[in-house]
Amino acid sequence: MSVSDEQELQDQQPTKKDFMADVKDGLSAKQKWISSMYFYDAEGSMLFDRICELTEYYPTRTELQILNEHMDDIAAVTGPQAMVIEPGSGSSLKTRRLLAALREPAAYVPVEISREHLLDAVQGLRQDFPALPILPVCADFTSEFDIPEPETAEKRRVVYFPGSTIGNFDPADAVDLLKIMKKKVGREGGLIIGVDLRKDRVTLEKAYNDRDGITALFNLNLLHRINRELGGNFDVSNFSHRAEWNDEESRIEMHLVSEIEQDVTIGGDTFHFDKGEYILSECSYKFTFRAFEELAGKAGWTVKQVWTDNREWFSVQYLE
Ligand code: AVJ
Repeated sequence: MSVSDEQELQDQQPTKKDFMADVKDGLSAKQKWISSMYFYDAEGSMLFDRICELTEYYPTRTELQILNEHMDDIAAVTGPQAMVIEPGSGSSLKTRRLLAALREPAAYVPVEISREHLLDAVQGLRQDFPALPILPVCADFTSEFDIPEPETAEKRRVVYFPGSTIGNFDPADAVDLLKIMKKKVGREGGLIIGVDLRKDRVTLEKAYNDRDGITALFNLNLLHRINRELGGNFDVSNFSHRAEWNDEESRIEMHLVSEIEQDVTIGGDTFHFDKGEYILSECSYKFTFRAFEELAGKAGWTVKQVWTDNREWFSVQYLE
């Protein structure tokens, strides 16, 4: 990546101090938990890219199929000279479809917590879209982040939030995030968002527990990262991956289950695990159309258009 990328990159990612504090707070809670945003170090981001190619993990290919089928309509509602802001841009694969379809986009602002992933993605995008102003921001998009001003003022701002990452947030946090997005785009702005839909339990649990064990590696990598970066002493072989559907909460839960009674020390503090006790490492909420409309409504958004696949497994929605 060019020096200018390194220089211009607005680095607002969580510090090691934030990571340590969040892990200690989470492991001190009655129900131990760690934020799923910490999955995405370089190793975790690489493993997530592999998950996206798994047969069992339907969201990525279903969303891409919807985007391919309806891209002209999606580009039309976005409008010309738009600034596209993408929180959690990752490898920006889906974004290429959108950017290629837009009329003279004013700028693309990828917001990504993993610095390495962001710079790699930006380097590739600069090659594919040499005329497009790309303004990368390395930050945790759930807290306030600054949007760089493009040289040519945008006609409007549109947040692009694919992948159903909104499902990683508990309802109250999802509303807060949707409010931040509303504030970022202003009255004339829009939101294009991927929303994973409720479906049969077997399909859902398989999508988070693939037979090749890639999702297990992705989940367990969180413990390796804590050892690597925070000096933890997790014996990862004493933990196992579990993914289960919680129908009452309408979410898939990923757990890191302690197979034995054990103590783990991180940054001078010791955390006790009973045999069978687990860390809640991710929630992935699945919605009905109505449930998402209500949730978005609480943040001031109105659903204007919904595109879905023939099985109604996934949806891409446009809101204003
Ligand atoms: C990228 C957060 C949408 O919740 O489905 C994939 C992450 N976790 N497999 C999801 C994930 C396990 C994914 N999101």
